[in-house]
Amino acid sequence: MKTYAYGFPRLGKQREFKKLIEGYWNGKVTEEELRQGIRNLDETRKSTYTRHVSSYPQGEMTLYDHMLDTALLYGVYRAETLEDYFRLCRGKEALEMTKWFNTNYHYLVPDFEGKKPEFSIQTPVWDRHEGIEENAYLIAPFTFLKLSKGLKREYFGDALKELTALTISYIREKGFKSVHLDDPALVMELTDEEWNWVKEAYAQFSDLNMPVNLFTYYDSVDRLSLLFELPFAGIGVDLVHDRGENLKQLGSIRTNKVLFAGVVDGRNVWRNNVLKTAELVKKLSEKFNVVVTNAAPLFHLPVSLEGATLPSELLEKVAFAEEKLKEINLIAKAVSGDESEGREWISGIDLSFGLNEKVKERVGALSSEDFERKVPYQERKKLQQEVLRLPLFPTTTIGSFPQTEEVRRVRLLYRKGNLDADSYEIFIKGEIAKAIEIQEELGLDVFVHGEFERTDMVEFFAEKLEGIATTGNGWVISYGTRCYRPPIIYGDVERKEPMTVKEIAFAQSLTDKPVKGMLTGPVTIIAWSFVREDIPTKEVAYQIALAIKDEIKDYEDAGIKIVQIDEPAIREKAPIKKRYWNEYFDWAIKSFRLCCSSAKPETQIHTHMCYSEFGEIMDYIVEMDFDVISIEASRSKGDIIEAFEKVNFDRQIGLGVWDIHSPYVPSVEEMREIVERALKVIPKENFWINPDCGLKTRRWEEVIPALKNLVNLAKELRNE
Ligand code: THG
Ligand code: ZN
Repeated sequence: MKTYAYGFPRLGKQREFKKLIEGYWNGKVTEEELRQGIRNLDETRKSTYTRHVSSYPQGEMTLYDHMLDTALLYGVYRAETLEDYFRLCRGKEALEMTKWFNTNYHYLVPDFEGKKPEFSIQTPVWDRHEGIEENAYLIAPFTFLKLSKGLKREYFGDALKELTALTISYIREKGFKSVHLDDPALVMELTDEEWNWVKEAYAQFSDLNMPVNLFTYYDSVDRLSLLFELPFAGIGVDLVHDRGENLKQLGSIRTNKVLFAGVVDGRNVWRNNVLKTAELVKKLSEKFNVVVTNAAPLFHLPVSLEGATLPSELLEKVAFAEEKLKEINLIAKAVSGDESEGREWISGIDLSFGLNEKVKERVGALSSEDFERKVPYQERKKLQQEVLRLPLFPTTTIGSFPQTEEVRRVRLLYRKGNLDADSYEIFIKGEIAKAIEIQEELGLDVFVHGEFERTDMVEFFAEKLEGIATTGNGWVISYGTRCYRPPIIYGDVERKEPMTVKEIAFAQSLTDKPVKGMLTGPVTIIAWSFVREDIPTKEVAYQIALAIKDEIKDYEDAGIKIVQIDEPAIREKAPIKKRYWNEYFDWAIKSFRLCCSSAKPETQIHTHMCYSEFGEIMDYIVEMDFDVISIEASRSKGDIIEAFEKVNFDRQIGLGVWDIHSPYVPSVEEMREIVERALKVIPKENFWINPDCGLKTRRWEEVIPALKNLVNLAKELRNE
């Protein structure tokens, strides 16, 4: 039985990728050291593959992002030097970034700016295919074009044909003997026209005298049989996240092509029941020439369980990327009749682990009233105004303030046990007090405490909640060199005690201005964690929502009048296929409503979203029944304002007037432009003035002048 794997994390066990590239940016690593270091990292990755599977793609390594590399290879952008390359990744001239399908990985978006594309093969500054013959890794032309922006529909078909022809000549020129084509965009809901373009363009692969394998993943392919008719040697399908659709279609497909059966989950950590999976593979093998592989690339998982600080019961239930390779191997062994290692591997799987009857009963007892605030918005608005007495154009920030070197250093000291809890608390209180003083001086209207005690907005809550474990060292790339550690939701989730009230109440005790209670919403906690799969996600969401609901009650008892529940991941978590959106948004919206349903009518509920295309989800967002929403608007202001124009939106809204993703400090006039455009659509009584996201990645030297301008703008607007 042959085995295959792809997409193994490039990060390295000690985050070598991050250290090398950031080291180069900081001038601590030379270009030669960077190149050699990255080559070594790739060698380590290859030897990891080799230990477990028979084959894998070559040339998966990048210095930042595959989509950018592909754009450079085809001459959409030019980079002569590494400096040029990284200028496209970060800073003023960087490409826009967006989420890669429904994952928390962000790619750089090539932009055709409405022009007719012209492609030409360019030698990249980082040549991923240097010295490679076998199984060269490439992003397929369709996925590349489909995920780009600014490519007019009228050009798409021809562009796809031309790019495919160019890809084929590149393959020839390089002398590859076989090719791995990654084409996940084929799992999107495509039009007949798009399928025809794919069919026509990819027919050209029949000119190549070598095996080309086409990989799809993240969902089912709506026209799987069509793919098997194309001139490829093998087709990779996701049999884990396909709702059974791929398997069903395979039932009526006759082919002598290779079926790369994606049976090991690349997106979640739960151990594969390798013996059961082997049965499926045996069945498929009766009809197909099967190769066992992963479903979805493995870079969504931490590198290895080695060094993870997980509870021991959990260690024997999960698998990270390296262990997934092992699972592929064990499945193949079991198919060949050797089940002993497989049996050993799954012996620790235990679904009775982490369950909590009390929480289950609480969710079971929920009725429709639990998803409704008791007083309708227009009445709440009046009650809230009586309490808050906010001016026109109220000013606020999104939640976090700069996480300075010192804040990070002291937090790490405490977390490593080198600073006692009392001293740490005194330090955090000091930082909060400074933040309150600064906001007081600036004259903002609604304050935040600054989130100095928090690492990541999900990991922080994971540490506080029962039923969620943190991994210690389980890093995953979110974009570029930026990493996060997804927690593992291993059981029923329960709040044992207040999670954030102490810091917020302390901040409130220092000022007469309202301080926002800051929470992360259920959908975002789920989206940025690994979630147990035998408990329905909807139920997990309601469990987290109940914890948040209890937290809000404690806020109210502590005199907090405004609560913000962030849901930046609400768009990302939506299924790739829109036909499943109603089902998803139903529980996503209800989980948000459950958080707020017992809040007093005079408690003002805010939410914050970012990294979203709002147009498509507007109809769902309005159902969330918040009082105020703040959103990112820096990149595509026009689109967002248009989206609000289309629905009957009666809530208050804070459109980001300062793009915090860059160190640039906008002037009053620049901010005013955004407001004036927005005020054509949004009534001034409903308009808040705020930056477009949290300020933790900015420096105080930027934050203070920018917020000064922001407050001045609000003052000017009030006077007009
Ligand atoms: N948390 C999580 N996921 C996220 C975000 C987040 N996804 C979307 C969005 N925000 C962008 N993603 C990130 C992820 C990580 C970082 C910034 C944006 C980041 N990470 C530090 C780093 O890599 O240096 C890690 C710092 C640390 O915890 O030690 O800055 O906010 N889960
Ligand atoms: Zn944000």
